[in-house]
Amino acid sequence: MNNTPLLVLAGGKGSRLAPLTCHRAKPAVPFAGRYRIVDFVLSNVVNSGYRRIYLLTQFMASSLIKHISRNWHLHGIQEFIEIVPAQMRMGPSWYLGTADAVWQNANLLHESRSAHVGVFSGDHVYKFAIDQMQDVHEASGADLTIAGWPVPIEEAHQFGVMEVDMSGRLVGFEEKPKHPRSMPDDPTRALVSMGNYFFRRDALIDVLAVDAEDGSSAHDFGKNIIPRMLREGAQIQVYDFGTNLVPGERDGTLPYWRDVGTIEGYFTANMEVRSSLPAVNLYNRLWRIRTAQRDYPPARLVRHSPKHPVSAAVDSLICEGTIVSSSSLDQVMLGYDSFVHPGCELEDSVVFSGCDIGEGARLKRVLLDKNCAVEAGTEIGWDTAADRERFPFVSESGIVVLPKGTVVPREGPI
Ligand code: ADQ
Ligand code: ADP
Repeated sequence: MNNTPLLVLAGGKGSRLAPLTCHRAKPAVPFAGRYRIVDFVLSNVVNSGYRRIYLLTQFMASSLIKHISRNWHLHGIQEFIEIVPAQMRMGPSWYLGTADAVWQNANLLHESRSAHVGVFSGDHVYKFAIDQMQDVHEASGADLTIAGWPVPIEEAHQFGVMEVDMSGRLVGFEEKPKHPRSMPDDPTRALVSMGNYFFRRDALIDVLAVDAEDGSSAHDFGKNIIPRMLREGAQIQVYDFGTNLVPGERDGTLPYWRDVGTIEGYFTANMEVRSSLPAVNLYNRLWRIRTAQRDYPPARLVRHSPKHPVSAAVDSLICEGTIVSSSSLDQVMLGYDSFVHPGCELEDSVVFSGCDIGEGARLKRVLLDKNCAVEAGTEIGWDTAADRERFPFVSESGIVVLPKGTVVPREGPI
């Protein structure tokens, strides 16, 4: 059991994930059929032994709070997770940025008797033995340790891009640069911050106090706090996420971390989890990803009648309580409590819980939020130009995203 306070930042708007984030915070967005994004960081924290966990919420938090308070107590650990609402402790404004979110809750740091504090993002899909990073942080004597991971250079502009010396000490940092610097030994990749930090507690309190007085600051860890600490000569180390070993993982499993910040990234991550050789193994008994335990019956793949074809599913995940009747699924993530009526073809799609897909529907590269109903005979994904005319949310690559509760008629606008 580890008493180091672990603050999970779960208040971001996640606007690039609209319409999935139109009524819920990004950490509350469902993922992989039966989970929410926040389940990954919380499972990592709990599986790594932390028991003083603070979940800092702000925008659109009700769905997130409902998920945690209804479901996490079943694991016997909810008492260790304190949901901290934004409550204007320091003045008349809500959190101005991620650093201000921590500063406004500095009482949690003052009350802690721990010399260190973890600040983790609640927005990512990954497995991470967090205690290993803390060990490295403490052994190095750093004021701040940042988890780092190489990403393709063309994606690096979305992140804090880091430069390190031979000893792993941070020597350069640029938040979301237009022209990211590649790694010295690999022009195709850049080393980025995963937004996960361990601070020496007093160093964190000191830098937040100074930043709070700076009227020109956006009070953000990436934009302000890290550059300030670097300027002022603090010792900042980068923790190589590639060295992290999650207990129970198959030999040769590569570390996995995805920001899932855009519809494209979110969709791809779902596909990576449901593939035949998944990048994230949900079946590791030593590292359970915890979520709601629902009282649904088992998933069923059935033949509607002897006249109908048998149901078939390849490289797909089908969650509890869902029925697939005389239909075919190819590379589909199908959420819980849904119904696929006879004669449907679903391909390369993500379907959340509570959806109803009418007879003979053909869906390809579609993302259905919760409780959608698709009328019989509807075709989506076979004519991208027509889809762009018909549906308000179509991603760059042509993924049609249907907001929660949409009823899709066979033809015409929704
Ligand atoms: P961003 O991806 O821009 O960059 P940001 O929007 O700052 O991340 O959110 C970080 C975390 O804080 C998220 O979990 C988010 O939900 C939460 N958050 C945002 N605003 C909040 C608020 N007002 N109150 C509470 N929580 C809030 C950051 C770093 C980059 C790094 C990427 C990695 O700044 O350097 O590369 O994360 O994804
Ligand atoms: P989710 O789609 O994330 O599962 P839920 O349907 O569980 O969200 O709703 C969770 C909580 O979020 C509800 O109890 C409600 O307070 C709030 N909520 C959901 N949708 C809306 C909405 N359209 N407007 C206002 N509050 C909403």
